[in-house]
Amino acid sequence: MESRNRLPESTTKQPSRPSDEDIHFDAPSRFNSKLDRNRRIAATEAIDLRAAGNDDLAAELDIDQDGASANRQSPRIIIIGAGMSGILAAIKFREAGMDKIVICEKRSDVGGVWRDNTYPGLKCDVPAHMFTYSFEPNPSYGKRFSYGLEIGQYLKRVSEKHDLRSITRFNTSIDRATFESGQWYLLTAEGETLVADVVICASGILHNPSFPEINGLDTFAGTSFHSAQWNHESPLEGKRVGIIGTGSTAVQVVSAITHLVGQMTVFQRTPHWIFPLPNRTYSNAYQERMRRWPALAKMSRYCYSKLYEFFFDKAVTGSKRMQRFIQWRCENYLRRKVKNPVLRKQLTPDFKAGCKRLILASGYFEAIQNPKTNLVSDRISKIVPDGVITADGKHHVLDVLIYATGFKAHDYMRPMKVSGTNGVTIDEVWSDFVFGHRSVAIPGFPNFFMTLGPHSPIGNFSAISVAEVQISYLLQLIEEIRSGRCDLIEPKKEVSLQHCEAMSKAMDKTVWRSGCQSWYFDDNGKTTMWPWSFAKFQSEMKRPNLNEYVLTKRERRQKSRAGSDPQVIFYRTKLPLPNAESKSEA
Ligand code: NA7
Repeated sequence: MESRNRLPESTTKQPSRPSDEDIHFDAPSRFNSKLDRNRRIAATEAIDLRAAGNDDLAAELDIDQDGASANRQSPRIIIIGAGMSGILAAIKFREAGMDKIVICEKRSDVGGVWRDNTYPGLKCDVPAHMFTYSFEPNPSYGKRFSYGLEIGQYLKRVSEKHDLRSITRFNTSIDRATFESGQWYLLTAEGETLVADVVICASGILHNPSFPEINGLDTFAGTSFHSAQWNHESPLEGKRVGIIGTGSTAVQVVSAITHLVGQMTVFQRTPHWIFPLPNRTYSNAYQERMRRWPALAKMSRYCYSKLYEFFFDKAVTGSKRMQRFIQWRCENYLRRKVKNPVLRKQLTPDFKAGCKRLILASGYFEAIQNPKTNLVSDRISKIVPDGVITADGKHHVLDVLIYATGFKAHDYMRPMKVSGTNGVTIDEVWSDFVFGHRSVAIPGFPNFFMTLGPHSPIGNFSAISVAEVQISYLLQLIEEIRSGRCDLIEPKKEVSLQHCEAMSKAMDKTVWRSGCQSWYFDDNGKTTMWPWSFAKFQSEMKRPNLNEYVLTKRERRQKSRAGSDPQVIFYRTKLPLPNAESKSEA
């Protein structure tokens, strides 16, 4: 992968970190767990400092009876977004003992995409019990594949249970995040500046609706809206409704509303493969069992995760056998449901199942064959005040036009303006292709971390499971700051690009590259997908390799350890904080 992207050059040399073996430990024997590596390092430093007569500096690293640093740093953390992964980050960071946390949420409630998307038929295509936090089973799910509303309510309950409302600033939209003088300054839409040591950007992936670029889009005189901004004021009963798009959203909407509309016109640019999804209803007795024995819900989560890994994960990341199985199921389902050969041909994709995001659904083929429905495959040439005109010259008269045209999946945290070291902006760094280091960090943006960032495994899998892996990884990175070992962490540019290169090569083996266009790729054909299995992601993210990062430490520790640890870089000047009076601390 070529790298024409502008990345800030590191101003200091980046020596590699000594391995565990390189560090000589005279620390007390109670520090023998691998997990306590930071504590052992701090203990070793304290011993060295005392031996050199630097008692005051040693006190900074003082180690208490349990081996914990008595002087642990407590970074100010701002989490952007109170969606699924923002809630998770706040819970886990607090559990780890971090107490200076603020969540900034642009809307007035928690839930992210599960709050914003309210369209009829909204369901999660990951089994309900798999779509929970591992530590918070939800026995109340009423269906095997739950409705969006239930997921939204679950997230709300979890955030209330963990008292996250008290640390959440609602209606606080972050417009700009600027790294300066070793801190992050976050400018809200209201003009307030918040200061943080660490930013967790949990702003989600599919949150910026994408509208089609079609002539006359603004001229439509009826009601029109994007599926993610559903207009519940507009009645659909008896109306002539048109929908553009045939992805997961459109399939759910069409299945849910066709029975009540007067006429349904589906504008299909490309047919998609659909994998049947029978949705079992959970009885009261079943829910009661789940309530009484939470281990059952946890077991269900585990089993579904393994099932999804075994089938869908393998099918898309290179297993020809699994791909053929998925292909066969989809073809078979279409054949069984659609008997009319002309319609079946119209609904048959010319790419492999899984190339575009596989749709898991039931009820769509029935809705398409409803006498009220008209499936239109001709290109839309323009939108006019009373409907849509297609390339064959046909005029489709409509009262309501729904854009189920997806999201700007490569925007990530944008339109927020983010600038890192030396003022380099995220738009500049991502001008050629979007990338992240280990899906959580970006070179040149110290202490700025993401959840569900570029290269997160987001195929047909639970985003919650992915976010849990990322948060556990981030906890370990932030632990480096808390233990006093460093103040700033950012990935090394070369290492990030090398990893991107490896991922790009591995993409060739995936079904996503088998010949279709999808939101997995940007306009230049670059992708932010994780090309391997979820299991590989889990294992690679188990423990951060600190050699992949630059760890920077402030001046105050210079006297003690300068030169003794080649990994640690000091910045010598304490720059004045910009507009210090106007800042309010996180
Ligand atoms: P998707 O999966 O991105 O689907 C968008 C649909 O809109 C897809 O059928 C597109 O056709 C169609 N589209 C987009 N632009 C146009 C234009 N200009 N003209 C005609 N048709 C167009 O979005 P969804 O909201 O359905 O699902 C997003 C994700 O949410 C999904 O993957 C799950 O993860 C949940 P195309 O196929 O590109 O020809």
